[in-house]
Amino acid sequence: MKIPKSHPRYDSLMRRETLVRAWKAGIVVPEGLIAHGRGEAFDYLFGERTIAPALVAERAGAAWLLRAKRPVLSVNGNVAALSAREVVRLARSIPARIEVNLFHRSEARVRRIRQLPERVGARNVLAERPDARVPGLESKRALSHREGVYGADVVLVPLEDGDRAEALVRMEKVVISVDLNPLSRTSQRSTIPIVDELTRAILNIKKFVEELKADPPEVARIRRAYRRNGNLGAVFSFLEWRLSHLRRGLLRGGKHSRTPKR
Ligand code: PTJ
Repeated sequence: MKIPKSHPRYDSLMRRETLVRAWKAGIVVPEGLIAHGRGEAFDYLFGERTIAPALVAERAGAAWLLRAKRPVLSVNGNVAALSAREVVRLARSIPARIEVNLFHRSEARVRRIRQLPERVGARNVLAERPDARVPGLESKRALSHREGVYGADVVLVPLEDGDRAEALVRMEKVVISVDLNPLSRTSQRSTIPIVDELTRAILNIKKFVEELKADPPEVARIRRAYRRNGNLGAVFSFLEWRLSHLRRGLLRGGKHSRTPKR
């Protein structure tokens, strides 16, 4: 479908189109489309833009990735479909390894997803032939690489499921998640939860990595100052503020106040 650039929700509709195309190509699973819908609902509540607490978390994520000894970026079907090029640029700029890690794992999907970052310049993407298992996980999510997520000290896990986020925290890794749902187990358990839309988050983290590279004292300051609970609390405060703002608009007879037509 051709979406006119003038459409007020152009970016969001383009992301849907991209995911549907990737589903047809066997990269995204149907469950990934459902997961995206859940993310969209939260993004709608946040106003479809990066909120201030997310920027703080993205800057913290950048600081930890820059200081890591073995940073790894984990990629699943949705992430490869929406952000392959940006993930590759981020990996190059840190520098970090990329590992394909899937919940709905099949060897054919692993290969197809590996090819996406490779097509935009990534080398040595860890994908087939995993040589380790994340302890405490029954699912295929456990399959990993010693040179990748298994051996990493800092991992970026966008659109993660709660089980693996918890398991990676148990392994004492610094887990940086990207998930628009602040209530998810992933957001609740990860070390640095970033509550933002994936494509915006990856671009922001890359921008902060570039900024902070030349400023080690600022990296150290961010690492001292960041508080995950305070940051997540600020996300909920923002939601409260936004909902009360929307409600006041309705009560005052704002543009959405009319009784809906039946
Ligand atoms: O490719 P696979 O096989 O590894 O499967 C990937 C999915 C996403 C299906 C799998 O990891 C999964 O089931 O994830 P969950 O448990 O549904 O969690 C995904 C989370 O990501 C949900 O809490 C969504 O709100 C959130 N989400 C979805 N799309 C976005 C998002 N957050 C940020 N940006 C998005 N674009």
